[in-house]
Amino acid sequence: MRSLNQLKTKIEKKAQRVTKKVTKIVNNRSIKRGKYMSEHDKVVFDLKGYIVKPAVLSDTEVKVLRDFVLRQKNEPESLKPHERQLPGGPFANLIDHPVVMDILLNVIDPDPDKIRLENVFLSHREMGESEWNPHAGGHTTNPNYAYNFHDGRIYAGMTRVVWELNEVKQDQGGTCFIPGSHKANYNIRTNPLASIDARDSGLWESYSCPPGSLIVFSEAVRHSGDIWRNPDNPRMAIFCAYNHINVRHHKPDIPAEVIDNLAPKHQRFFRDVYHPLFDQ
Ligand SMILES: O=C(O)CCC(=O)C(=O)O
Repeated sequence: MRSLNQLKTKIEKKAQRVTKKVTKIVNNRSIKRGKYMSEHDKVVFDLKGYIVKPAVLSDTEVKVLRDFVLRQKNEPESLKPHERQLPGGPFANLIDHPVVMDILLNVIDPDPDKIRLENVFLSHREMGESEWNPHAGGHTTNPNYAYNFHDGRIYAGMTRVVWELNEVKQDQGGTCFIPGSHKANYNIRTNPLASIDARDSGLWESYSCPPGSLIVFSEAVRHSGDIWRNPDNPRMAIFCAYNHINVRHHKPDIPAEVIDNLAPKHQRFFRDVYHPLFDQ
């Protein structure tokens, strides 16, 4: 009897391992590698530390998201508890959006199992809101903010993926960057210079883009939020912090009920910080 039970447990464990392997193969195959991050995009990301992908989402997709995040912000009690906070609700489908995944596999790690999502929030700014707050930049030994180029490819740590849900006009409040500063030799992170950090130093670059655009940047590049100066619409941007499975910058604060209600293929982005090998 005992050996029958042991055999049953052994078979069940084996079945679980096979299911995991098959899921991994299916997930890998469903990612259209190289389709959305061209050689041009890779060179630009490496050169500047960020890229802009205009109008990735359709107007309808943007409207659904905009309405939903405004409901989360203004009338959360009208939603089920697990939908009251990001990444809950329709945003969840963007966690592994093909354009995002293609970029992350090219800049964090080629194995989708090694990519985590550690933080998601809505940035909503009306005219005059926000502050100038330059941070990051320069080489670092901290693996969270690492930016490495090795064996012909990028290996970055924390990577911000920003979904702009409203139009962003040039120099009217989009995120600002000092292009190339993720590779700076002088330590402008811990020894900042006011003449470099001033908004009008001539070193800062920003972007314009239509609603539904993606901005992806390495947390290693020196960047700052900017005062929102666009009178026609507020800034509505969903900020996501992806990272390598082995490190984490943020204190985990996404409620378990939000994660538990995501599809399994999205739940895997919120696994704890350890090598997926231990799940096999
Ligand atoms: O608010 C912004 O535009 C930039 C946010 C920021 O500084 C960050 O993601 O680290």
